[in-house]
Amino acid sequence: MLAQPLRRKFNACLLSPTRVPPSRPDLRVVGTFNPGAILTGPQEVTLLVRVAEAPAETEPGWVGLPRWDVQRAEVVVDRFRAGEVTFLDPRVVLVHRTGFRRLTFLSHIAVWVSPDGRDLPAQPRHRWWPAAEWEEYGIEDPRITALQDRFWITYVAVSRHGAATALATTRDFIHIERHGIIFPPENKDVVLFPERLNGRFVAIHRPNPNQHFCAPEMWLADSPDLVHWGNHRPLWGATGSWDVGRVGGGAPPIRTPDGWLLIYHGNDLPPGGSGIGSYAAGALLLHPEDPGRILAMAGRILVPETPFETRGFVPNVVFPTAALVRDDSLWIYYGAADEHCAVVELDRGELLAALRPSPCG
Ligand code: MAN
Repeated sequence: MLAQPLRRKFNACLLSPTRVPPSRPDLRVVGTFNPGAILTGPQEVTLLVRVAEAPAETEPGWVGLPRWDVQRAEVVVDRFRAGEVTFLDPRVVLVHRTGFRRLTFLSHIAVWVSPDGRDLPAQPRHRWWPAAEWEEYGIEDPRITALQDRFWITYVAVSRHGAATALATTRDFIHIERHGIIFPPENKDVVLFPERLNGRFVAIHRPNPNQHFCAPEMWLADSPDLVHWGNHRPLWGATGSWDVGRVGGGAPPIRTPDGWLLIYHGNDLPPGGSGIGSYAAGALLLHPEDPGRILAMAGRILVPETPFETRGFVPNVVFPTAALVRDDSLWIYYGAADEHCAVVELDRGELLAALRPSPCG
C-alpha cells in the first residue's frame, strides 16, 4: 500500500555529527542517529543516540577499520591495504582475506536529556561503550521501554559473530546493567511492548535469514522475564512495494483505544537490486490482546523529503526508533540519512484516520 505521507506539524533536525566532538582526536564522528527516546518528566525526553565514529585520517593507500578491543577496553583501528578490501557501501567493506564484512565505523551510545523533546543541550550526559566480545563492531539503534520499575533497552550488538540484539536495563541512564544477547544473529530491530499481554512480555523482532524463501518479515515472541524468549511466530511480511527490501520494528508499540500502534520501517530495494534503496516509515494497528492480528495498516506515513533525510552518509533514510504521545500528537524520533537525529510531530487523529482495515484482521 502506497498511502500519502502524513502532514508534518513540526519537524526538526536535533543533532548532527558536526555538533558532537569525537571521543578521541584520531577519530571523527560520522553519524549521530537512530535514537531511542522516552519521556522522563512531564516535558523532558531522554534520548539514547547512536554515535558512529570512523578513523579521522588514514595514510593514502590504506583503509582503517575501527573495532572495540575488549581486553584493552578501547577503540583500536585495524589497517588494511586499499587492495585488500572492497567498499560495498559507505557503511560496509568486504575483507578479501576472510571473505567477511567489516563496518567502516564503530558505534557507541550517548545519553542526551532534552528539556522539551524539541532541542538538545550542547553536551551528552553520559556515553555508553561496547564491553562484550559480541559488541566489538559496535552497539547500535537502541529502543527504550518503561516496564515495571526500570527502563529496558534493546540494542544491536555487532561483531564477527553477526548482528544480534542485546538487552540492558537502567533506572537513571547512567548505571546500565547488561543482560546479554536475547535474539542471536541475524536479528535486529527488536521492540518491547510496554505491558504484559496475557501474563507474558511480548517483543517484535526481525530475523534476517541468509536464504530468502520469503519477503522480509517481522516476528512476535513472548517471554516470562524479558530475557528468555519463545513462542516465535511471523507477524507481518513486506507488501511488495516500498517495504520489499527490508521491514523492521521501529518504535516500541503504543496502546491506543483501538489497539497497538506500531510505527515500523521499510526499505524499497528489491531482492538482487544494487545500492541501499530508500527507507520510509509505516504504521500498523495490532489487536489489543492478540498482537499477532493486524487490524489496520496505513502504508507509508513518512518518506525521505527534507534535505537532512535525502542527503547524508546514506541518502534517503527515515528510520523511526521511538514514538511518544504528546497531547493530540505523536512525536516520532528517527534517524535521518544514517547521519542525523530528527523529530517529527504528527497529528494523532490524522494518523489513526489513515489506518485502513486489514484483510487479515
Ligand atoms: C547495516 C546498517 C548499518 C549497521 C550494520 C550493522 O549495514 O544498518 O547501519 O551498522 O548493518 O548492524
